[in-house]
Amino acid sequence: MTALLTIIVLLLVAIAIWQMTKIFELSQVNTDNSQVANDKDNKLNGYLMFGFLIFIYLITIYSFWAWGDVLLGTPASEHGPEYDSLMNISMALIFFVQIVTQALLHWFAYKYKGQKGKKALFYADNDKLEFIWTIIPVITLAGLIIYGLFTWTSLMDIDQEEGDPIIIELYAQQFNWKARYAGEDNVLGQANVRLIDINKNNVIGIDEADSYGQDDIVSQSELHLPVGRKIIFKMRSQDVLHSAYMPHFRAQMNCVPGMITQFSFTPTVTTEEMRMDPDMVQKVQKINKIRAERRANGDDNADAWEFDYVLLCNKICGSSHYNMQMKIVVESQEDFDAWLEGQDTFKQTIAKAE
Ligand SMILES: [Cu+2]
Repeated sequence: MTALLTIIVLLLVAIAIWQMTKIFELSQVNTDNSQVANDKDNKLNGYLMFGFLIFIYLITIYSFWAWGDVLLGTPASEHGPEYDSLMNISMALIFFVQIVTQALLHWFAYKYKGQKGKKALFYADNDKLEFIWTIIPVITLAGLIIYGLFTWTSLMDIDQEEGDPIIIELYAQQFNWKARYAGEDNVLGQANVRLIDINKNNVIGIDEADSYGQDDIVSQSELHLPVGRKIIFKMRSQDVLHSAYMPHFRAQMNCVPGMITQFSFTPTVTTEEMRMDPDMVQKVQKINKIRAERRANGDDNADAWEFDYVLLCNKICGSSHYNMQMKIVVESQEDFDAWLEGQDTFKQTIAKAE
């Protein structure tokens, strides 16, 4: 609301200034009232072009300086570095081209500004030039796209047989996540939203008749993952489009009602290790400094914060979308086994409810 009011006030001030300059102009007698730009106008606009060039360079540098530290930092999955280098190479290329082309664009606008008596040269075309400015982007873009496709294929190559993977279902609904572990047999039992039975605590519709489902384990609070172990996620959605987004692992996949989508990664950094990562330590300090200020002002959201991995929803799925998240704990295989041991299987859950 404050932002809206500020914008309105700024707009009104701008209109007032504009109107005042008009009055000022009208009150001047014997001045050049011509609507045609003269040399002075052209010169001013030429310099303004330069000014704008400096402005966009400065704002780029400032953005890096001010917000460079909110980037994602150390990747926590095996494919993370591969993904990051694709991103970094693309961004470096974009920045390079942007810096060069903007400089040329504004320099030419300045150099060839209008001047009395100066006539534009009629220059129809130049095949050599056109060839150069077509072939360079073609080669660059083809390279990027091929590199991207190779990366995509290697990330999306989900082999169920290879590498002793754990199968986990991520179940999305407005507005929370549930995780289902496949249990001893590592096979998820059949499930369907029509089978949901809240009275029996069957919250994600596991088929009671399917023997594969009996040992499945549903977690409603945390998603635990063993470090160094390949995980295959199967995503399901109960209601609308959601997107399972695990930024620290460079993973995202849409959850689509009526179908199962999947994604796989191997976590490489435990939660404890990530808390000690220098980038992360700095980030946490920065956030806690802001929170300390909030605490001093008596605001809420002021408790000291400790880093945890998160599973977020990255599709705007409704009013509480912003808060649709689940804590992820990456730990050693032993800790993971111990945690899983403490959870009820589907069979036990049903028995308890009866
Ligand atoms: Cu959502």
